[in-house]
Amino acid sequence: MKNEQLTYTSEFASEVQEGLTSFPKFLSSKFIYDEKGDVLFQKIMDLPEYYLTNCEYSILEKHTDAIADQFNSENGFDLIELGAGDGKKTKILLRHLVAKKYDFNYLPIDISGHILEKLEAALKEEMPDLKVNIQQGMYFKVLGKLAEYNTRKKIIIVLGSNIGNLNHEEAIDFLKNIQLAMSKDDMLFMGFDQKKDPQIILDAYNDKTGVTAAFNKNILHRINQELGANFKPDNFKHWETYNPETGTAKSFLVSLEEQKVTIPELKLEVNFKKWESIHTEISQKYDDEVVEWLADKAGLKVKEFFSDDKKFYKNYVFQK
Ligand code: AVI
Repeated sequence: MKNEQLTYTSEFASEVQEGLTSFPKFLSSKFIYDEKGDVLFQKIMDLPEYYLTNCEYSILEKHTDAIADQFNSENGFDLIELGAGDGKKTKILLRHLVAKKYDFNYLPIDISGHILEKLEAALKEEMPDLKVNIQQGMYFKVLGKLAEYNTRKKIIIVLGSNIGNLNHEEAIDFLKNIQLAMSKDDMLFMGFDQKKDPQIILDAYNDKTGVTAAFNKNILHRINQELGANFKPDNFKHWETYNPETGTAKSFLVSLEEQKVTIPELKLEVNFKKWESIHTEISQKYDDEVVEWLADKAGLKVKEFFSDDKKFYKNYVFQK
C-alpha cells in the first residue's frame, strides 16, 4: 500500500508537470479525488441537478427482478464490483438477491482498504446473510487474479457512469481489460449516462450552489497542499461546456487574471494569461450506437439494457 501511495504521488507530480507545461493546459480529473474531493463528490450526488444518481437508483429499484434474472445461474455466481465506494446503490441489488436466496458472493474491489472495511462492516450489520469477500487493490490486477482462481460465473458491475470520465480510446482499453478477465458466460453490468437536452447536462455540471465548482477547484487545492504551490483558486472560474454532436461535457478552470503560480516541488513557475484555461474533466454522454461501437472494439456484445422512465441513463449488460 505504501509503495502504491508513493508511485501515486510521483504520478501526480509528473502529470501535473506535463499538464501545466502543455498548450492548452490540462489536468486529469482522477486527481480531484482526495479526502475533500470525495466529500464534495458525495455532495454532488445529492444535488437536485445531478440526475445521474437518482436515475441509476430508479433503474436498480424498478428492474431488480429482471436484472437478478440476468445474473442468476445454476451454480451460483460471484458479484464483483469495481469501485464499490459506500455501496449505496449496490445495496438495492444486494438486498433483493439476499431476500430471494440467490447463491452468490459479493466481492467489492477498491484501491482503498479503509473504504472496503467500512463497507464490509456496514453490510454485516445490514445483511448478515450476505457473503462478502473484500478485494483491496487495482481493478485489473484483482480481476486477473479472480479470473484465474474463481470457477463460478462472474458478474462484474460498474455503476455511476464512471466510464464517462475516460475518452473513447481509454474507455475501450478499460472495457478490454474487463473483457480479458471474462469467460463465455460471465457478464458485465455497467452504467452509461445518455445524451439528452444539453441544458440538463450543463446544469448537472454547473449547479447553482457551486458544489461542482468547488469540486473542480479542489485539484488546485491539492496541488497547493501536496506540491507546495500557491494557486489562488478564487482566481479561477469553473466553466462547463457540452457538445451535443460528440456527447462530451467538458470542465475547465479559466484564469480570471494574468497570474504566475509557483510549484516548488516541481521547481516550476506557471504563467497564466487572462482567460487562459485548464481542461480538467470530460463527462461523456452516450447513445446505443456509441455503446455498441465501444463494446465491439473491446470484444464485447450488448445483451440487454435497462433504462429509467425519462431515458436519461442506461445500465447495459455485456457478454463476450
Ligand atoms: C464520477 N463521475 C462519473 C462524475 C461525472 O458525472 O462525470 C464526476 C463529476 N464531475 C462533476 N460532477 C460529477
